[in-house]
Amino acid sequence: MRIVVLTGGIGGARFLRGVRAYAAADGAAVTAVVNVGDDAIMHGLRICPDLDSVLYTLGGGADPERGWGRAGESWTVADELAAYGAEPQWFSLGDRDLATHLVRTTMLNAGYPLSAVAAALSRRWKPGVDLLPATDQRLETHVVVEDGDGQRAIHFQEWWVRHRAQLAARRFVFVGADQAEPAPGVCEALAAADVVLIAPSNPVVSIAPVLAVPGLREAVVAGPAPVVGVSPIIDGTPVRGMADKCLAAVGAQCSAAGVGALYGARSAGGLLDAWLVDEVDADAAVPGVAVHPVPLWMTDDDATEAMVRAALRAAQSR
Ligand code: GDP
Ligand code: FO1
Ligand code: CA
Repeated sequence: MRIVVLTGGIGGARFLRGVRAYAAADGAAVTAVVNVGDDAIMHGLRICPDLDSVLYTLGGGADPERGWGRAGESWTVADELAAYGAEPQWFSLGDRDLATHLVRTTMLNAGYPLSAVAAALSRRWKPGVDLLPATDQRLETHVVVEDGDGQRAIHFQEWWVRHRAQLAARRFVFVGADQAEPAPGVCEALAAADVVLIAPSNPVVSIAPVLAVPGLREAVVAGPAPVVGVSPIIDGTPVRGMADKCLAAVGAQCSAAGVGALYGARSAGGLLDAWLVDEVDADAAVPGVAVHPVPLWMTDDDATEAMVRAALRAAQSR
């Protein structure tokens, strides 16, 4: 069986641990198509937060609490950068994490595409899934915010980390999306997939920028595989993070049904054949989509694997 997962960072990475556990038992192959919209250049280095969260989490190097960056991290270089007043100081790069950014930036400067970098870093971390960026081209999420003196666009990281999403977001712009194309292997994986899973990632700033790559959404919808999504919202609130702020900005309801409607029914021009919601949201209805109430808390790998099994059963019952 071939499973393709569309994913962001922290939440998606934890979901992928369950997909990998299922795949190990079932002998399935897993391809993760990872969001690159969070990427930024800091201190001259290319940072890829979602790719790195997936890489470290599946590779066993992630700090489990933070969900980003490395376990056992130290901050000597960050302290030295701060001593120089080097900006941005609101984005902390750990010493171990810096090695990843140095290796990646060196490879990119040598002309390697991001997909080749992901493959090279995977040779060390052995994530157990095929890690593909959604695109090798630049695609950056910028947020149009409004405060006292009108509207301006800032990089997603500045909105998310510096301002903790406290600035009123009016909309999200995926800079570079119109010139981007799916990374090598993405469309092939979708064409060969037996099932496509949409991880319980942030629908607005993790999944939407993946689908914004021209041709990628079409490859999902036109592909042979059933598409099953997993709600990141339980009982009207994000399990973690600020997806509620993002959903509000795009006028979507912060609920399992609201996100299901945002993705839409495949039969009506949307994506979903089936939609997993937590049992507390059993009454969630998404027109044209089979809704399956199952436990959706990724409390540990077993719980997540059970969720993945439920998603695959939902795919079969399409
Ligand atoms: P990010 O890129 O680091 O923000 O991570 P993602 O976008 O991949 O995932 C963030 C989303 O994961 C948040 O919106 C959370 O609501 C969701 N999430 C985190 N833990 C869980 C969980 O245990 N269950 C579910 N259903 N969603 C979760
Ligand atoms: N998130 C923070 O809240 N504060 C940070 O200083 C920070 C640094 C950082 C460095 C590398 C990296 O890969 C991720 C980092 N993140 C940090 C997390 C990052 O902003 C988020 O994981 C995602 O971009 C949100 O989806
Ligand atoms: Ca992200």
